Amino acid sequence: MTPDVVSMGEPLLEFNAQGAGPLRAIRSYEVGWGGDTSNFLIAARRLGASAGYVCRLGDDEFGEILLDLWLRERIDVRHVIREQGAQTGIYFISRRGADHSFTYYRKDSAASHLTVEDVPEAYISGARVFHTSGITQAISETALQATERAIEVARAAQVLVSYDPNIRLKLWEEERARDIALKTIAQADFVFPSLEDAAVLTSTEDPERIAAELLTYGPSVVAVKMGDRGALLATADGARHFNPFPVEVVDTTGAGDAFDGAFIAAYLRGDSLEDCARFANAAGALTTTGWGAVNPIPNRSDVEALLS
Ligand code: KDG
Repeated sequence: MTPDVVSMGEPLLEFNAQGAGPLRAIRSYEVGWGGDTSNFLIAARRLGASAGYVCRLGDDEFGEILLDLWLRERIDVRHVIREQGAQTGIYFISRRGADHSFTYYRKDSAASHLTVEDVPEAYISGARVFHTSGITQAISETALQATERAIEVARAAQVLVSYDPNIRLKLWEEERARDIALKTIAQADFVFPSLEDAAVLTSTEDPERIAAELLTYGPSVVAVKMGDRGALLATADGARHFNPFPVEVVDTTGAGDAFDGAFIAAYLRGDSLEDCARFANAAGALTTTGWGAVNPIPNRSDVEALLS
């Protein structure tokens, strides 16, 4: 049986600098897990949905660590391909004030070898939601083709498509990122851009206009993640702003992915779109209160406590 939510992309091992400044000044790192689509699934799973991952993973120690994580989180790994001799990608988080930046070591990673042949068509067709991201599309030409095929399969089977543009200009050139993200938005039901994504994808900085512009491509729901300004939910019926929660921010890594996963988990249990956005906004806020992308992702009672 296919889980409710299936996602496809690149998992990464995370090295979070313990201290501020450039990586050359750092002496120790906290090891964690990352990869936007893996973060998304962990959030969806912790918040009540069943979840399965489609990816390629190295047969190295770092692959082992990620596999342990998914087993612990009860994520279905039947379509995780362990690739012999390939490496699992990694990234470092460095920090200056509230800003952070990522340094990747992921070129030729196992995940970048993903191809259309790896797309488990029957599995995706049996899900309720299929989720992927711009990062997945940016890592290689064959991974891009795999996302195109997976979305085609999902749509043909009336599986809802969820998409986070997650534009990383370290991974691809701006014009190509925009072109591919807009084509994908036209095929998605739920779109979860950040303000940084919107700066590449739209001609405005105004959140309502951003959402209105993206809705013209065809998705039913656009939820704009605005960091410390909260979130905006937009559909053909109009837009609504959700205020940020006053939390103590430690590290914003993965908060956007947790927002997406929380939104989809709430949607699948039948919440109204407004309740989904409220729930996702709270889950995203809680994810900023601890180090790394995964450890601080909340469970349902944590989110409900913040909401009440
Ligand atoms: O959204 C957080 C992710 O960006 C992080 O976990 C690393 O997947 C990652 C990436 O490619 O930037």
